[in-house]
Amino acid sequence: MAEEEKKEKKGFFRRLWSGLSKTRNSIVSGLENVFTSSSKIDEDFYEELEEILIMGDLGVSATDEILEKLRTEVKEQHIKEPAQCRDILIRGIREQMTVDEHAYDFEEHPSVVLVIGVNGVGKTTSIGKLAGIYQQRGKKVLIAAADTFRAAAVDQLKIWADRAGVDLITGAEGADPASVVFDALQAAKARHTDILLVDTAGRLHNKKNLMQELAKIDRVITREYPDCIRENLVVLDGTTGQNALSQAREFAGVTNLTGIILTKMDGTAKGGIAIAVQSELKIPVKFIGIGEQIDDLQRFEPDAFVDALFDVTPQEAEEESTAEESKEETSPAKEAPKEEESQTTESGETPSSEEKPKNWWDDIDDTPIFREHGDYY
Ligand SMILES: Nc1nc2c(ncn2[C@@H]2O[C@H](COP(=O)(O)OP(=O)(O)OP(=O)(O)O)[C@@H](O)[C@H]2O)c(=O)[nH]1
Ligand SMILES: [Mg+2]
Repeated sequence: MAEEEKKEKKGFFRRLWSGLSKTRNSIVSGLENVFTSSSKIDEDFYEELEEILIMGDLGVSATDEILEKLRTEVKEQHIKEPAQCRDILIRGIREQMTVDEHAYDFEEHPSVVLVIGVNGVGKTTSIGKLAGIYQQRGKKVLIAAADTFRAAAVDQLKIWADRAGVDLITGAEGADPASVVFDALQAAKARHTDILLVDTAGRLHNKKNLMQELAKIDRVITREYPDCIRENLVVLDGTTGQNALSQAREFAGVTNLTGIILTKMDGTAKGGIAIAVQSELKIPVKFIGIGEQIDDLQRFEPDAFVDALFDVTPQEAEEESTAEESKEETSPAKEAPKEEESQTTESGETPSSEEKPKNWWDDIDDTPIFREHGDYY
């Protein structure tokens, strides 16, 4: 890992740690309290833990699994002291958030990243930040401004594209968003773009229109660029807690969601939602946003997240990560199989197009939403 990247990571952990202070105060101090004030492990003890986890927005499914694991271990290891449950519980939380090793394959192959979500969650901002990250890594990045619903949307995206130093494909205000995507796809293929990021509207005249429009964009990408790796990211605002879950479910009906960008994790008391979304939806959180600046987005790292949540101080985390890195550096064998795996993916079909099940939008009317503008159907 480059020196610069290490420094950036440490800085990000510090900001994540302070961003999670409200969550830490509500969930973690509550848990600590139960561990220290309970005299024995009984039903009351489990109920108190359950209440704190649910109140902390971890969701029913994650809470059940975490407590089930705790009960099993308490039984198997004949644990008597409530305080001994702390580490088991933290381990249980960590286990709710595993990220598949292929989660970021799209970054290494020509890909189209469709970014969707309700209005104001941080789609445009996250695209700007992602463009910055990939541009810095030497990738050829292109952005499609498929939010043609608001005039200001393109201006906002233009500012981000300029900031990141990448090109932007736009259409006229009110143009069919799918036509902007169509143009961007042709440009991406012609220019050998590595990553095409597609910004979409979060609001239309009604929800049905929005969902139809997104489904149509999804189909245009599948049809026009079948060889690309597809990444469909739903952006969820971390401050909205359980609402974020129902939004994600709604968008999962429109496209095959491959990941979540969780934004506004700076200063929320509902940080437990990161655990809930993965556990409930079985969709990984891939990126986490902790502010409005271009470097305020990073890959979601479950271990760092749990460390930040459970009060591992930034200094302790730095020591841990330095130890981890020196372990990695001395075991190059760990890196080797990764390359082999990515070659296999490259030689095969794009996983998303091969495995894609039939979706409900396959049956919906193809009539363009904006007939008077560009129409590629
Ligand atoms: N604090 C904080 N603010 C954020 C973060 N991400 C986005 N925002 C802010 O959230 C607001 C909305 O962000 P946008 O990127 O415009 O959201 P959008 O989803 O594109 O919104 P629409 O285009 O209206 O659907 C802006 O003021 C952003 O600066 C974050 O991680 N932390
Ligand atoms: Mg936007």
